Amino acid sequence: KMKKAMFAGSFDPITNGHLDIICRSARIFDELQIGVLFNPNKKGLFTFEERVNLIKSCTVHLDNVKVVSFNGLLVDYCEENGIDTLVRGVRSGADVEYELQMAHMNKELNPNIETVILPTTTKYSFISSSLIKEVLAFDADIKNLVPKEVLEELKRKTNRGK
Ligand code: COD
Repeated sequence: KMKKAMFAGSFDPITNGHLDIICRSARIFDELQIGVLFNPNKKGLFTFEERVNLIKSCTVHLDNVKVVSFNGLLVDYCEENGIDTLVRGVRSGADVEYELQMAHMNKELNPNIETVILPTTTKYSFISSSLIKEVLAFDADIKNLVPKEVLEELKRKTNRGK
């Protein structure tokens, strides 16, 4: 049976930390879906379409990765699409606390779906979408922190960033 997994998030924008988790889980599972949360009430720096397109362009080389969107409960999307594993990444003890809470809630909502937590690669452990946006506002050099497609788009959008 084909083993399908889901890596879900807001990805505003996708960072090298996310991409690392994606590449590593694409080697573990037969198919990896990247689920972008569609939330029309929550405005990010990037529109929903921009976030999806950026993820697509930095994962073209991974042929078992598929970018999808969902709204509503993540476990419901998974159930409807034959996915029984959720992949999450953790950077720190604080992330573990939050991820455990989500894993338990998702297990309560659908006991057939398991959460697999991958530890970050050390060099990416401080990267978050929100800190990227914060330092970019001060024209910081973020080229080691995000994929090149994202860097170009960030520069275009904000006229900042090295
Ligand atoms: N290294 C490793 N992992 C990282 C890094 C890094 N540098 N940066 C981020 N990550 C991991 C995060 O820990 C997370 O696991 C994943 O990447 C995605 O991160 P984000 O921040 O883009 O997305 P989140 O965590 O805000 O996404 C939350 C969801 C959208 C998955 C969640 O809110 C959800 O499922 N919503 C739908 C409604 C639902 O089902 N709610 C019940 C949840 S219990």
